[in-house]
Amino acid sequence: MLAGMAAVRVLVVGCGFFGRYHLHAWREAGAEVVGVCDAEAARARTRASEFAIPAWHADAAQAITALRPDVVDIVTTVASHRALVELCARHRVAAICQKPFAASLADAQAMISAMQRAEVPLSVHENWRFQRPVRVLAERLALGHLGVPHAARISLRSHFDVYRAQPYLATDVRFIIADLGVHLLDTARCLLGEVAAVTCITRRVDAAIRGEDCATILLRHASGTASVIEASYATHVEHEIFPQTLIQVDCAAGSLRLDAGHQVVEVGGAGVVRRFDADPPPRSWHEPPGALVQDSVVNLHRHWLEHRAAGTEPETIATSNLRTLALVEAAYVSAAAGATITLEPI
Ligand code: NAD
Ligand code: 89Y
Repeated sequence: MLAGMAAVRVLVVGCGFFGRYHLHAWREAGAEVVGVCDAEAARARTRASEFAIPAWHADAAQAITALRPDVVDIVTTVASHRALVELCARHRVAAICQKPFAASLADAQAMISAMQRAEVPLSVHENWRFQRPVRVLAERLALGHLGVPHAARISLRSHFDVYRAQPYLATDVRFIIADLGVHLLDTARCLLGEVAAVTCITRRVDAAIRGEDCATILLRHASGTASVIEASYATHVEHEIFPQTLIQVDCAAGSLRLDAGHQVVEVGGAGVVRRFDADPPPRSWHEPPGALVQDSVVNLHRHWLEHRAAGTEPETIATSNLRTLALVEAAYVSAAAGATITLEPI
């Protein structure tokens, strides 16, 4: 909790696999979870008991009416996002919505408009940019001493069994770009700025799933920087490091690299090498192999709370995150058409 201020009252909707980490993280960030809600009542009841939360509900409208939270944290899968955000708009309560923000750009626009009309803020839970190593990279780039970036690679190639904890990933029509690529595309925006053009090639390698499990995306940023985004769950690796992202950014006067083990390496123009250890802090509730991601949920919650207290916009405000979603959409269009998609200048 921020000094001298009452704890922000949060209602968490969605008590599945990832909702647990949101509950731990809100507690860690000093907010008060006043209730949980899940359409499957038993899940809500179990979570309330596990986290000693005073109220649980199976219906989000009833939960909002009964609890009058300061913010609704939506941790359901994408199919329910629009209806839940529009519900928040009707109740004039702030909302944070998990990624993928919306099933389409039209849905995302409608959600943003509804919340704007209700004059309540809407953010997206886009946590990748809040991973400690990504923050270190962003800070080093912002110092400017490495010069202008001209090329970059942002890569998560793995064979981790993501379908075990998240079975819907095997049956969703759109898989790796919407689910994981969205994080990598947002990280590209965070480190390298807005994007002017997108070219994408996808493959479905695992015949047992419905969507694409490998995507290679070339971005031309508005600055002229080129970045390659690699997302794959069809990569046989010697050492599995899921969910770590590996990154290389080449600049005019040096380079930055994010290696396995959360190690950031900066090579300066004169060949001076600096190393930064960006390990997530140990916490009793972190579960392997996801500590890096779970820590980023705490960091994002804290960021949101700080901006709420200051009356300023968090980085993942929905109007900004819409540009990340536009990259997801452009990547699918590009892959289907075999063409480069040019985005509207901002
Ligand atoms: P899940 O299926 O395990 O849990 C979702 C829960 O929401 C279910 O229990 C379901 O009953 C409930 N639900 C659905 N519609 C509802 C409604 N209208 N009202 C109340 N409850 C409802 O899913 P999950 O794996 O926990 O994923 C949730 C979201 O989190 C997904 O969008 C996923 O992409 C995202 N996710 C994000 C990260 C990250 O790092 N940001 C990691 C994993 C998952
Ligand atoms: O759902 C995905 C996410 O947001 O991060 C990794 C993941 O859990 C599986 O791709």
